[in-house]
Amino acid sequence: MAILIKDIKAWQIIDSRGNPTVCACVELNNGISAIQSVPSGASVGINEAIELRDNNPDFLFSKSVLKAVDNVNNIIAPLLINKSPFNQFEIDNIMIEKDNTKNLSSLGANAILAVSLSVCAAASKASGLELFQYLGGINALNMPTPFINILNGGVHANNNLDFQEFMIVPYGAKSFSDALRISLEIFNTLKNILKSRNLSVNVGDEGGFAPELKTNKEALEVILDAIFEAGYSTDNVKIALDIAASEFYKDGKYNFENKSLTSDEMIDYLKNLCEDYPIVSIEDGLAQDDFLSWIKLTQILNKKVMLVGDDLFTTNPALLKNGIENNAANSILIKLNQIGTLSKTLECIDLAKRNNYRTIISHRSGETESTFISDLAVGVNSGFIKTGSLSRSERTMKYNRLLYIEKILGNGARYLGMEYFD
Ligand code: 2PG
Ligand code: MG
Repeated sequence: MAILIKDIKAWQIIDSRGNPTVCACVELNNGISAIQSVPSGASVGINEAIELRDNNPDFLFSKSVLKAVDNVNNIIAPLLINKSPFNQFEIDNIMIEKDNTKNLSSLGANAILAVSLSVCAAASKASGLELFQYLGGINALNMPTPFINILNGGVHANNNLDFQEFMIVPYGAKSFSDALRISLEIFNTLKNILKSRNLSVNVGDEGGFAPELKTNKEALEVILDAIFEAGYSTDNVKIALDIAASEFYKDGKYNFENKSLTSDEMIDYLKNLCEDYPIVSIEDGLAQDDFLSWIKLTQILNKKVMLVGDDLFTTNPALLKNGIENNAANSILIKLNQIGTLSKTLECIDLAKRNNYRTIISHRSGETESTFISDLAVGVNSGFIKTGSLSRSERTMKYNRLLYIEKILGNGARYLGMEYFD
């Protein structure tokens, strides 16, 4: 008997920030079913696919997603029932064509992605494979190097840090689990240091601490203190930043701390930062609509650091292609809900790899219990993952899933860490 989709149902659930989001269940005709849900961002790129919200000011602060839920139950489900769950491209294409807008604004990227991911998860279960194996086959062996967020700022925290994410990169570790162990030691050492300086150890949206520090450089200094005090050096633990510069770029100027920098001055600032600190990666160091400056920045720092386009590319193959053709950035952040389907996400990853752009699979600041991105990171041998800090279960369950995947892979698991940067 052919395995086919028997039913699809969606409903509204709660994300890690207390906002509604979409969850879907795909049931197959052999009794197997799978549930997946979609995350939601706070620093949202202008070219992202649209997450459909009801915008009813009298209900859940305008954020309910009942229309998107309805679209799954009444429009998408009838189109996909009796289709094969193994033909992901066809499934995604049917939804994209039905939506018939550039940014999935009619059915909603949240509705479409919830179905896209649960179809894939159901197909992997039906084939008897772990999700990462279904996605990547027998060569899915690379455990990602994690970018672990330990200080939160920007729109992810209620403090005065302007840069959004300060991350450690345990790149000299022996294995993924070793990388997590090292990071845990540094995370907890940082907690003790902050406490001893009478600074808050409350955490931000992504689980990193969110103390009041005067400047971004002060944040970098305290991270270095934690790395050293935990017994490590900058030979084996590096730093990555998500500046999320689009958030403070106004009228052609970068406004942060007490500065108002031109694009050239911002490039200089980033260059100096990389000279003064052991930084291996800068995400969105410039704004999404400052494209010419991205090209300049890339000429200057291309060889030294990963220059990661998040808002710049929004996981969109067409935007990435433009970046590749113009030598803008050298890496891309991959977020499924920026483009709205698994197929388009895979297409974007493939394009990046063929052009030697590094790929970092990423969570959103508003997350759910889904661990899909952990499997995706291994399934496509992405090399890197960014999924928040070592606190808050919606973050740690993604790391914990990776620990399980590492166990399944046994001796086959590879952790390239440092090799990626040589
Ligand atoms: C980012 C993400 C994830 P958000 O900017 O990279 O860390 O944040 O989901 O708020 O866009
Ligand atoms: Mg970002």
